[in-house]
Amino acid sequence: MKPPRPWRAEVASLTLAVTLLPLASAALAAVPPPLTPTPAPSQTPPALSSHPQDPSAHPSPTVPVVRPWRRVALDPDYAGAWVVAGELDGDGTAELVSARNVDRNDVHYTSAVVAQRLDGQVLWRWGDPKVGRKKLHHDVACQIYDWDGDNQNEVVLCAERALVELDGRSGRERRRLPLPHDATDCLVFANLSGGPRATDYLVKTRYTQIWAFTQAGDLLWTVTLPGGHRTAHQPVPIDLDGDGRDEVLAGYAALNADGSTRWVAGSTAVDVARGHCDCFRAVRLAPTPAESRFVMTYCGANNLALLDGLGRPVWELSGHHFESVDVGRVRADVPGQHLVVDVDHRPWGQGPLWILDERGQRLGEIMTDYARHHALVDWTGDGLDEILVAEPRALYDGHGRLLARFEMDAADLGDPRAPEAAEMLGLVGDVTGDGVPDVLLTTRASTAVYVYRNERGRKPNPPAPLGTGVNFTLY
Ligand SMILES: [Ca+2]
Ligand SMILES: [Ca+2]
Ligand SMILES: [Ca+2]
Ligand SMILES: [Ca+2]
Repeated sequence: MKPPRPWRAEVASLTLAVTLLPLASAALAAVPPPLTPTPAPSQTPPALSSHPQDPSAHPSPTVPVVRPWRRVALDPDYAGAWVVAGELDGDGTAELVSARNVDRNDVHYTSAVVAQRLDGQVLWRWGDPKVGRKKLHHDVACQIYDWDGDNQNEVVLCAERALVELDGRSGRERRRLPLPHDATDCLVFANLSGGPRATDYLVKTRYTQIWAFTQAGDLLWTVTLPGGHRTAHQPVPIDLDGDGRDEVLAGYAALNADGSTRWVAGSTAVDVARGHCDCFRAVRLAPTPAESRFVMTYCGANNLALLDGLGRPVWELSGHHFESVDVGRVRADVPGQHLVVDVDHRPWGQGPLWILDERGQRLGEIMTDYARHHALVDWTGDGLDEILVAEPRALYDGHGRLLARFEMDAADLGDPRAPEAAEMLGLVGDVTGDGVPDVLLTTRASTAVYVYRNERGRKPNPPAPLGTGVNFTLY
């Protein structure tokens, strides 16, 4: 289908906890730059050093600019492009954990990790800083999780052929468990055993095989090509039937807790064999699987589907490379849940973010520099989610209106298409300890993390836990 024209971004009359960027000149005020971050489509692409959509290049006198609460310079030797946050030292604010990885032909493992306080102080370092890279085109197997349930977080990672459990406070190695070769693509904690907490873990190769282990490192099961298809980037544990054990969305296939195949998601629109599951999210969990709703993107097969809990498509949209989906409420005037999904594999400056309702009706599109990294956060305190997009470091409402821009030092921006550039990540999680999710942005060179304190957002009930959460994923 032909996408409709992007929305015109409008200036929202919001009272935000932000400061207005000073007017650069009277001329700027008289002739404001276009508020929409969308370039004219017929123009030649911008030069590498200049980005028409870069807020710092075109400061608007009318869109609020959010100044950072903290800029945390990352350790230059151990930090990578992967960043998660969580409480490590018990002081009531989150720490940052950053990891780099060794990649050989799209097979990678975690090679170095650093934990830092928000004042930049290094809490600990682990691994070998002489190998590995800061870039990523996948998740990095490094998660913060209170695995043993003693109210102190561990940092758990997949090193080369070994799962390594670190004490969160000291970085000391607590345990090292062997892993199958190349089973280091990502790390997920799940409750397969039916105990009170998720203590089992899933590891996988890039696209073909998943293993499930108990906390003690005993193999529960392994599955190759679940349902006859490639694996998802991240297996998603979710209790589909409410029996206290997680099922695992392993790709197109949902696996039972014992690894047997429960169902394989179908499609009446596309040939699913052309791709794999990129993202799977719960939209609503109902008393019965038939009433539950989930959203899945089909990488390569260019499809987006709302599925019921039996894997049957309720509706599908095809023809675009949909990738990651946020589920939340972004529009007060549209009932149900809303889906925010990026369309990937587009040129820089032409990254669409679609907003859909639960029936698959497209509510609109936000054109971004690069849409891959987005998240929802209530920033205005009205109980609705706003949409954070890492590039161009901006916040939009569910109508596509630009609400705010997140300030970043020009020296930290760099060139997004430079060879050394990583993708700028936009993360959401409570960092300050007030139970309200904040916004974090990484720099393109993975040199720093900017934290923007959410001063107006409504505190969720229960309050948001510290950090970016367990089983963090970029998909
Ligand atoms: Ca802390
Ligand atoms: Ca613990
Ligand atoms: Ca279950
Ligand atoms: Ca809001």
